Amino acid sequence: MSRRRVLVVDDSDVTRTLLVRTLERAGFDVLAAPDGAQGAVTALRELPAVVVTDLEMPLMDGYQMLRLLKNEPASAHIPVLILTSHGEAPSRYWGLQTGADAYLTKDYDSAELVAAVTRLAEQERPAPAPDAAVPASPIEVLARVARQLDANLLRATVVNSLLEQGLRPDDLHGTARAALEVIGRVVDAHVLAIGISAPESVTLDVLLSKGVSLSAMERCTHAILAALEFQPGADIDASVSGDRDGEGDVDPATIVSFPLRLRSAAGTLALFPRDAAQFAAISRSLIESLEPHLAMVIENAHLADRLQELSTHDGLTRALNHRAIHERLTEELERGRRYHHALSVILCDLDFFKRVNDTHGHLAGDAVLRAVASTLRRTLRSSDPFGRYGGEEFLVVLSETSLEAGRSTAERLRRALADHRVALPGGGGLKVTASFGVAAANELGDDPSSEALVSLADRRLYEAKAAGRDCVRP
Ligand code: GH3
Ligand code: MG
Ligand code: MG
Repeated sequence: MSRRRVLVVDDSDVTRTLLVRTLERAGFDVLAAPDGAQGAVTALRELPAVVVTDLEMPLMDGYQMLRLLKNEPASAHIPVLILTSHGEAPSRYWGLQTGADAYLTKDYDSAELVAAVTRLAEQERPAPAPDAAVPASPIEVLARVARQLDANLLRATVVNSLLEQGLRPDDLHGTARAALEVIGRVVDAHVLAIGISAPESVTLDVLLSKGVSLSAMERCTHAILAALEFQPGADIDASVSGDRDGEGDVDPATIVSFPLRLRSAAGTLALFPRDAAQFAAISRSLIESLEPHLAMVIENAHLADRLQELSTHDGLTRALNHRAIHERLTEELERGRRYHHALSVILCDLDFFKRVNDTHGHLAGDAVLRAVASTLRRTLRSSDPFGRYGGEEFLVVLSETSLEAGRSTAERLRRALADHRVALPGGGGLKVTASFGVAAANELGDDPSSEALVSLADRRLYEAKAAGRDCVRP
């Protein structure tokens, strides 16, 4: 392949002859073609050092030829210089978008042309891919372009659907599910999943297609989790959608996973193709080209979720913060009043917690607070909200719960805490206890305020402290 060989493609005989003559005079070995289709055939056969092309031409224009050459492994490396008719910004833009390396507007002089072609011919470029099939005729070239356009249209349509989903206000699960549905429409897979692994939690969304059994789904989920690196002890928040009535098995070893390049977490798109060979031949490159768009949509939903989480949750324990638990209490009180439900609250305060800090240090104190929150989370029903009310004080809201039932819940919490040995960050462990005050809404008349209810629980908490701690009052 000579560095001096240039292909000129232009439908005007006058222009083409002029271009050929100018370049030959500058010492180039020049080939010529009268339209994009013949230009593509010549370029693929002769692999010139540079292609110089007009944009508007019959049969196949410069954009289509450009797109083809840049998509074919044999010619992707060949620099293309486009000649734009009137210096029109949109056609120049589109030419460069399509893959042109440089442009000249048609009022160029011959010195400019020679300089531009010389510069492109001397560029370092990657070696061409060997053994690529070369189309023999303009018809074959046109068929290839049509296939490429079709593939690009499919990709653009899928990207568009993904972005539409991404623009809907939804949480991470909703967005991931919608994105999986879009991808599931263009890829034949038994199971598709998106997994996001942030430091303390893993979010997993799984979409089952028809015919997959739940036990097969579980095995697939294990394979996905194995592909997704996360810290032991991280919470796993999984959501499954799609058809749940199937009986069919899926081999978890057929997993194909793609990293989702997120800035805020590690992500994976995993799928179990119905036909591995077909997937490799057709769908893999589509998924690869969708990845940046999918990542952007998922990242956006993940950040929105995190922002929401930060505004309502305590950073240390991930329990609701003071304001959020107060809001929940107010809402639940209102609901209880409307539907005549009982409601009680538990205020819980760690015993001698200052000593933990003083003896083991503040980091150990933090570890204890986190452990207490996770004991509460484990022991309560998942529908019972609780929050970090103050430094080492937690408030639990129990809807549809009488004073008596609230007391037994508090007793259960007390025992769970007292029995649990907290592992300390520096090694070793520690047991902590807490005191509990319980109060029920119906003790305060028909329409108690949240403040009055918490204040009654607080008085009882201090009775528990006075009675020797590690107990429940009343
Ligand atoms: P009592 O049994 O009477 O409740 O005694 P106590 O030591 O638990 O109560 P006190 O109110 O005297 O001390 C509470 C301690 O909680 C003091 C404070 O340093 C600690 N604390 C509050 N918030 C945090 C936190 O976020 N991290 C850590 N490590 N300690 C905290
Ligand atoms: Mg305390
Ligand atoms: Mg306290």
